[in-house]
Amino acid sequence: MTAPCILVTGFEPFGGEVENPSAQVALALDGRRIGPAVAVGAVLPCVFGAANDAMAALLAAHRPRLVLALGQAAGRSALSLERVALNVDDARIPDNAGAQPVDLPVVPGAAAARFTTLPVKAMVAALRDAGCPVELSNSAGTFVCNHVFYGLQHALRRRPSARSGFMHLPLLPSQARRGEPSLPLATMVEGVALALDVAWNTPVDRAVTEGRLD
Ligand code: PCA
Repeated sequence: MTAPCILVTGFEPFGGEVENPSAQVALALDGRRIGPAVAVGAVLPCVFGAANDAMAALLAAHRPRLVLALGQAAGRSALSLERVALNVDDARIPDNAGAQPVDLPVVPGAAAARFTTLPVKAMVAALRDAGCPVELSNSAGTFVCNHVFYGLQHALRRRPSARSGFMHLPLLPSQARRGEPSLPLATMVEGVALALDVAWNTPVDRAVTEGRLD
């Protein structure tokens, strides 16, 4: 019997950067054993539409039981598990194909938002206990990361046996300019590996607050 698959995706560099920590983490985890499962790491184009086509091909090829899509978020200082994806594209900068959609739906006619199906409270708690900077985020933005997150949750909406979600990562130290927060690659790789292990082993999330008043 082949081992169950955990799919971990990252993005190619965008916005003038030459690196993207999410691609490096996804590729570093390719082949990693997580309990009985094996991680498959892949890199998506930072292009509206094409990124979701690439994700659809990966879902069809690997039939993963767990999917964690990763992306870079400059300005964040912690691994940021995303709670919710919005059905809107509103690009402040062009994607890597030059497209800059404004106020277009990711999936026309579909729900306004979709929640993660990962046990994000348990994942946050475990990373915090391990000393890894982590937070629960209530916005994945409106660029290609949110686009992929929404597309992923939409694609798997009728497949409850496959759980999925999104995590934003801080910049790498080599990318950070003038005081921007960053984390070493090894910290991110091991943090994401722990998050996947907890997700794999936690069928029902913990009801503990990560709420905010802002
Ligand atoms: N971050 C961008 C898109 C690709 C990436 O790594 C975002 O947050 O939308």
